[in-house]
Amino acid sequence: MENMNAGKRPGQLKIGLIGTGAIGRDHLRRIMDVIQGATVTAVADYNEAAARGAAEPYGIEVFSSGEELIRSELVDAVIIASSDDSHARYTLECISQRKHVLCEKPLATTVEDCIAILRQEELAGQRFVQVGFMRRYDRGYQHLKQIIDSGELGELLMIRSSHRNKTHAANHTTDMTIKNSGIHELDIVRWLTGQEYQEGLALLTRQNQTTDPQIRDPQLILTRSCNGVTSEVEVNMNSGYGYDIQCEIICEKGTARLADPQEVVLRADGFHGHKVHSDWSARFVEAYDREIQDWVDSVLKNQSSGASAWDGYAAQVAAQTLIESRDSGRLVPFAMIDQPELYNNQ
Ligand code: ISE
Repeated sequence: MENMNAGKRPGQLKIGLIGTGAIGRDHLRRIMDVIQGATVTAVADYNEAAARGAAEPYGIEVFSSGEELIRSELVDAVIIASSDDSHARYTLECISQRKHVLCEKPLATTVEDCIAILRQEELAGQRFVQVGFMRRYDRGYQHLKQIIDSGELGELLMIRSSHRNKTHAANHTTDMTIKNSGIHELDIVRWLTGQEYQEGLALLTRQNQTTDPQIRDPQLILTRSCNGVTSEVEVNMNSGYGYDIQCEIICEKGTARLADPQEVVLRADGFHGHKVHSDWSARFVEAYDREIQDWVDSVLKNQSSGASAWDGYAAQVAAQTLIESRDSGRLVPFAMIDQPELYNNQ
């Protein structure tokens, strides 16, 4: 943490942002307008014009590569919001520069790359990586976890969830349904249960004929955690009506589910109800704010919180295992490496 006083807002954490697509620009606005104790000093994007467009209103530095940005003295800590396949190499570079990094999910696109990140962090001797599993900061999910951990409804038996996008992005693929969208569910079930997975099955249901025929959609994910809790997730990339995330926990003495997020309930013109968000940025705006604030507060103390590289690895193993199950039509056991000591009791 050198040069902490050389940023745009003196005395604040200087953040370099890699990736100025939708989530990157959202984080830029968030850090400049909402977050305390940090400022963005530099951006980079493989599309340099996009980076310039994002940087211009704030008058911040534009680097032509992510690596240059990571190595720059203008940058104390890094947010990676670039394409999924670039996450691993930027994360490895951050660790080798001993700079804290918040990497958007997924941590990497292969299990092998996740293991390389774990090994490099172990060598560095401390955690530098937080993975952007922002739902852990959502008040609804936090309440569900508190109900499970307190035992007030008895033991947790099952979890039922839906992950519905209004429609998929142009570059979406069948595997991204699990590796890019479903991965949130795979992380949140681990976090809610406090357990690793034992086995999993992914199935194709009757297919949505309005989805691009190249994409298998929707998909159904079934897992069993090591304590026997089952989870069932509908991952639906083309709901046709909005971005809708649902989760219900079924316990011995009762159930609890996420409330539908709403500001008002409308009664008008024969309608009674509320609008559904169209994407993740509005649905999880508060969770993202809380996540980034917690990350900044921790980094300023040279500490780490939130989802670790181990969590990123575990979610990637789960995604990979479920893809194998879907393609083979079999129930597949999960196989993980031993957890390095660095991540014990995190
Ligand atoms: C999108 O790419 C995201 O990152 C969102 O968090 C996820 O919920 C959505 O399904 C993805 O398409």
